Amino acid sequence: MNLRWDEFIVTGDPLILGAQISIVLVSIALVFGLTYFKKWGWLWRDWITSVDHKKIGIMYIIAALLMLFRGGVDALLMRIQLAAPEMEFLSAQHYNEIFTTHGTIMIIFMAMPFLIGLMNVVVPLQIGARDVAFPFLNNLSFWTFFVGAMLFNISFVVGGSPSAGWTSYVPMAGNELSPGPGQNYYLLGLQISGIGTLLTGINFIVTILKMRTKGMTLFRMPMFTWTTLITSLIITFAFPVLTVSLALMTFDRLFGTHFFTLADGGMPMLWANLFWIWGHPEVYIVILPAFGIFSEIITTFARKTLFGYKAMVGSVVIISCLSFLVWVHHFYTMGSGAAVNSFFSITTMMISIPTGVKIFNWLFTMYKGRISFKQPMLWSIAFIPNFVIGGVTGVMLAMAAADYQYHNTYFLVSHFHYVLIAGTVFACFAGLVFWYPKMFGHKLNEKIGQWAFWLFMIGFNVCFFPQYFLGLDGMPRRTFSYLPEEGWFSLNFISTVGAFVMGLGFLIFVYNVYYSFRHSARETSGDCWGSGRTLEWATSSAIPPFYNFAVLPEVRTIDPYWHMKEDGQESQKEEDYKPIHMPSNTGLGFIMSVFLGISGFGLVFEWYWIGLVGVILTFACMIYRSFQQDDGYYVPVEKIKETERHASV
Ligand code: HEM
Ligand SMILES: [Cu+2]
Repeated sequence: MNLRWDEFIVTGDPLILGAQISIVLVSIALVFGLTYFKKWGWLWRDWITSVDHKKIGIMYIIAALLMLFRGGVDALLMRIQLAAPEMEFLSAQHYNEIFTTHGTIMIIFMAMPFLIGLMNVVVPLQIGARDVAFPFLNNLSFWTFFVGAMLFNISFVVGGSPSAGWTSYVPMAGNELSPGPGQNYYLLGLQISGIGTLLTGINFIVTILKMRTKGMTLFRMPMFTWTTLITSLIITFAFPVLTVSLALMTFDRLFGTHFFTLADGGMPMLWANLFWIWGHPEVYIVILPAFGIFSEIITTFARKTLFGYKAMVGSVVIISCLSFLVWVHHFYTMGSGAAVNSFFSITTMMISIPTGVKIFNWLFTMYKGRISFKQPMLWSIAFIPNFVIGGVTGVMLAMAAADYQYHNTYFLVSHFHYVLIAGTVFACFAGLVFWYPKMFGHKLNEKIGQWAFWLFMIGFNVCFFPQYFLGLDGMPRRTFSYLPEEGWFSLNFISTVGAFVMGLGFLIFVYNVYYSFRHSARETSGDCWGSGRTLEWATSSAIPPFYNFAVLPEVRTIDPYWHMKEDGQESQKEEDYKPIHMPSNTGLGFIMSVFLGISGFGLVFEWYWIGLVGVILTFACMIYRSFQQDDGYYVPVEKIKETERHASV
């Protein structure tokens, strides 16, 4: 690719110029701040090189919140453009770029990392482990995800953004219709971060199967741990499909192969199939952990055991299997024929059965419970009706014959935002508020948090409910403008107002982080909500010590901590302390990911020698790591005593 210098940096758009200036200013401020307050060493030792699952989880969540902000700004720009007919706020090309980056960022770089962050913070604690099975791998996973995300994100200032939709259908995404580096950014950004996701999947499978504390049998595991296990299995089966598909499209674009091209024997539909063979399981990757989070919160705030625990586990397993058998419902209209469409119609509708079971179980869990309506519970209760609206319209879309009417209209846009926002985003917020004291030692302010909740929830409905009717009226998805005659103005305008109300809700949520940091009371016990049921609440202090438990707890029942409290056997004796084996920090994960990122950047611009050097350096790191002798270290008993005494004041 021979780019001139002025093509390399994206120019000519005031919005992008503003973004470029702010990026430069924020970077300078960060470097200056870190130097001035002498925080570089702290950043490197305590965070970048950390293998502690809790810290890695926090880094995932911070990154996801940043991505939610970026994806949200994209969303608002689109909603401004659509607020009235014939708006000239964004050009057609710019609109295409924005819905592409919005969709990709929200799914890959926001929803999934947010949930993986919560899994990281919570799951090892819930199963009574000191860390995940492979702590170094965990650090590497985070950094490959982060570098992949950053590579994707710089596309809008360096080189140009992809514009073929988050689904990257060919021929749109091919060289003829998408020349330039944009689509390469998509391919390499997703490829690099995908490595991290796959490693996380493997890590959690091994962690949950092998690292559970004594007595924690599979059917005593908390629901969030169960959904993490199943999600990790889906990741491990689905992500290799994405890896291969991305690689094949990269070959098509960079080396002139013909896997998916229109001409010379390629098969564009093959991409659609492969994409959704990964893509549909992907949507369950972002919804099953959400189900787990709601289960934990509902039981805690209704003060009851989960109704139908085994049925809940069974439903998750069934959903995960079905999630691999429905992918064709994304392109019924491609003309597979009645038999094929009917098969996928039926499998899709079957998913609603185990999902319905779960909905009823949550309702029965709350039935006759003494419910406390704190922030996490509000998000969880709001989830149920809103998610049902998304689910029911999903069944409508599942009917192949009817889908010829709904396909690629705003009906679909509304449907998937109902499931992704009321399901995934509500769960991320609920989980963050719920486990916030575990991460930072204080709660988020209740009053401000409730304002954020109501604004976000109402704004969400105002934004997306009208879109069902726009869709039924024929407004196509991915359209950058419409005519006054079409009569879509008022509903679109209402929708845009709703989007801004949501945006305000999000800002208040973030403000609450700052406010609570300054003003919230510090938690003094590990059981921050007073009604914790699972082991993460059994730690000696709100923020668990780096080794989690001085003595690993022993489990006899489901909801173990609840029963420990009932039997009055909470405290641990100092005589039982033994030296604890912990892994040591390492900078190698970060360094390796940076090399991968350099390689990816080179390939985006078809500078092959940079691509090659990056890959070689990455392999060199792997070889170095294989010969490194580092078995971690032991925390002596004295140090444990000191930490525990310090923790329990
Ligand atoms: C914060 C509120 C949000 C608003 C106002 C919003 C708005 C929009 C708009 C206007 C579009 C473009 C529709 C079109 O032209 O076809 C869109 C597409 C999309 N959104 Fe959102 N969105 C929001 C949040 C989310 C979240 C949280 C997710 C995922 C977790 C998400 C996932 C997607 C996807 C996958 C697409 C499709 C992109 C494509 O067509 O390639 N959105 N959204
Ligand atoms: Cu699907």
